[in-house]
Amino acid sequence: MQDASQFTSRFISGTEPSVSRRPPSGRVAALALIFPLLLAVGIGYAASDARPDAASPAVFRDCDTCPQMVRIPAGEFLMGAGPDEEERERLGEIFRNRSVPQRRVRIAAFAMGRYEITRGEFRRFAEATSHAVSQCFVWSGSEHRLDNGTAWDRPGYPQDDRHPAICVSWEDAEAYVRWLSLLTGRRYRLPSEAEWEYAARAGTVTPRYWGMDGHAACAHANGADARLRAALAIAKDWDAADCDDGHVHTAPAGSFRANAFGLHDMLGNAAEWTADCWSPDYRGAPADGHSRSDGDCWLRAVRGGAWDEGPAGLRAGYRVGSPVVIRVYTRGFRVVRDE
Ligand SMILES: [Ca+2]
Repeated sequence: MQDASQFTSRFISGTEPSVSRRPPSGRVAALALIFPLLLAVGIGYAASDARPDAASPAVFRDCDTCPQMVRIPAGEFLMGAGPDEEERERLGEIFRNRSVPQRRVRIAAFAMGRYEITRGEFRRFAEATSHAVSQCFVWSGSEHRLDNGTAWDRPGYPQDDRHPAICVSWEDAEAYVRWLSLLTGRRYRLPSEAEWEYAARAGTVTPRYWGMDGHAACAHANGADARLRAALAIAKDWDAADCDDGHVHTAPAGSFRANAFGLHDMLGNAAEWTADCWSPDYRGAPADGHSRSDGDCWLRAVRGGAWDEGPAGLRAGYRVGSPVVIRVYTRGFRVVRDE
């Protein structure tokens, strides 16, 4: 086990959880010239993928207090984001070239949490198992610092049990899925990165499940927005969507529209841990949807962005890595279950 100074150092060098701490970029006016066809249809769908039926998501739960799950159909999709997308989105230099090469990935049917695990759901686990709580990393305005007064049940901003559980490490999330598996007799686990991205895209090929425009986020996702910049002094220079999504920090799970698979908050709200050991790009990644067990397993991949992310961080292809023991006040998780 590495000590706190070691993992803090690694956490800060290259594994930051947000790209939003830079001056706002404004709208990228060239989009209409680059992708007229995609814009014409609103959202681009991959021709070879089955288009899901958003009107009838197959929702179930394995016990009265278990997370709601949605059946996700088997399929194949193009995983990743090319350099052209990162250029258009003006992604920070250190976050680029992590989602290449783009490649076709086959996904078996599975079930995924309709929402991020809520604070109420995590509370049931924590109380049943006497799970230890610990402090959380909070952005100070210049760096992430451990705040001894914070934990999953007191993140340092207003929340109730309907909100996503945050300040949860990868190890906490693993303990949760082990407990839920024992409780239900089914195999719950964290999603692979491939499963996560397949589910986030829900058949779309645009950077976001609502289309191209990151500044149209406010109807679909809780990210960094005009309200956040106005409310928090430390956020006044952050990249943010030019709209008001109604929430400075986390929002109650499911406050925004679902994607075409019937999943809510796949982008924004809480960033989500996945099972994969961190690799700096997709060279050598499996094509069958399984998680990566090579690479750096001290770091795991985090997907989806959070309430503090501007448009560049709220994309299906966006990914960061972070040490398994780190708890951050923007980060939670979502579970999957084998069929
Ligand atoms: Ca927001």
